[in-house]
Amino acid sequence: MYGMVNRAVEEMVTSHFGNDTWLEIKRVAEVDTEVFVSLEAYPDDVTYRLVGAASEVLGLPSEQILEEFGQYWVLHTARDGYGSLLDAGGATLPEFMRNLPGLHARVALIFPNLKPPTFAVSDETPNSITVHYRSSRTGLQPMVFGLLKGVAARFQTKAAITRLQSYEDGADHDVYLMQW
Ligand code: 1MF
Repeated sequence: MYGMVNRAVEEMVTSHFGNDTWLEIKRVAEVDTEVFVSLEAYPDDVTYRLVGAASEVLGLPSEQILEEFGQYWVLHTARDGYGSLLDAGGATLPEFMRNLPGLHARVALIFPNLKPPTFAVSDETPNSITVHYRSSRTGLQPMVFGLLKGVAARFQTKAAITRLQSYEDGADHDVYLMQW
């Protein structure tokens, strides 16, 4: 993933636990990169190892770290670095979710090594939406919960998020229901 993602993990960890804890996490992860360059694409393995080591060092389940990271991405990383991109994504939660594929397509145009997941929307009602998540990566479902929670929070919406089907149960993609 782009260095921006690893940087965001670093920022999230250091803002809560300080730089010494982050250095310990990098040591446990056996990652010796001093500074992640935002626009450089790193092997996904680096990100997975950092999350695994953070889980070990902080004594928190990696699912919790991934979920927190999903929220952090929407509410801090993307907002601070890509505010206008997000603003163009829409003024309401359902509008934003409908525009997410277009947003990823625009980013992928500029950054050719991006491997964006797809988020397709179906079964819209005035107070719910169904989201279909497909990704070339595995194991990131807890992050999807966090991303969807972050999008809801961005629009000051209290949304309940449930997973209706999952890769884990043999389905060919993940389906989430957002209700508010
Ligand atoms: O392949 C990638 O490197 C990659 C990186 C980040 C792919 C996707 C993303 C963003 N995505 C992270 C979860 C990926 C899970 C998966 O692969 O199964 C979150 C997508 C998302 C969901 C809900 C709401 C908002 C979301 O993101 C908006 C967004 C998406 C991408 C970027 C910014 C905001 C982005 C911009 C520039 C990037 C990388 C990602 O790369 C840079 C950064 C700085 C300089 C040059 C390139």
